[in-house]
Amino acid sequence: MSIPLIIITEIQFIIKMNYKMKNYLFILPLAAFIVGCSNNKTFTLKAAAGIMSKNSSDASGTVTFIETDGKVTMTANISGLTPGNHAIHIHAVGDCSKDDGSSAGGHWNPINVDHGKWGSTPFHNGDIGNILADENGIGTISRKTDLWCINCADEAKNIIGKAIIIHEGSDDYSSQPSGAAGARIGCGEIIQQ
Ligand SMILES: [Cu+2]
Ligand SMILES: [Zn+2]
Repeated sequence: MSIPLIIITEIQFIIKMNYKMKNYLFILPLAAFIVGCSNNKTFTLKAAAGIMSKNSSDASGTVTFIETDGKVTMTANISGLTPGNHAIHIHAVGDCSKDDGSSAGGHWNPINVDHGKWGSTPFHNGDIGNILADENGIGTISRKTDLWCINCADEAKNIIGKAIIIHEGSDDYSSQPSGAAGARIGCGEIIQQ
């Protein structure tokens, strides 16, 4: 190979490399964007249940759910209750059509364990616990958990399409299958916002 030919080949190589580099340059900001998105887990999902009266009670209120970083924060604000404790659960069926709330089915229990107290195994994924109403009949309760998700693919965690039930009595955390909490006085389907 003559010297000029080597130089031409070398120049062609450099031009090709430059061309290739230009092709790849746009990938850098794209890659940075993708990495940025996957690291930025501040996706927020929202759901809510509007509580309607059942069994001719005065119960009403809202239960909101916000999912961030794989954890769902629930806040229930209920009024029209008699002072004292009232059981609050997630029931399996998002159907509040019947006046006694029975259309919502039993406790949401996707991993098939005994009824119990929130946080002390075993307990149903729907065993939120008791909401304490003050002398004005108003009560609030909050939970933050990774046992739930808002409309994810895992049906053992997905709260969408289930129902919140408020009971006349308190949950004793031990009676099977539902804590002996008495009649259903409020019901709201959990709907994604
Ligand atoms: Cu219940
Ligand atoms: Zn239960």
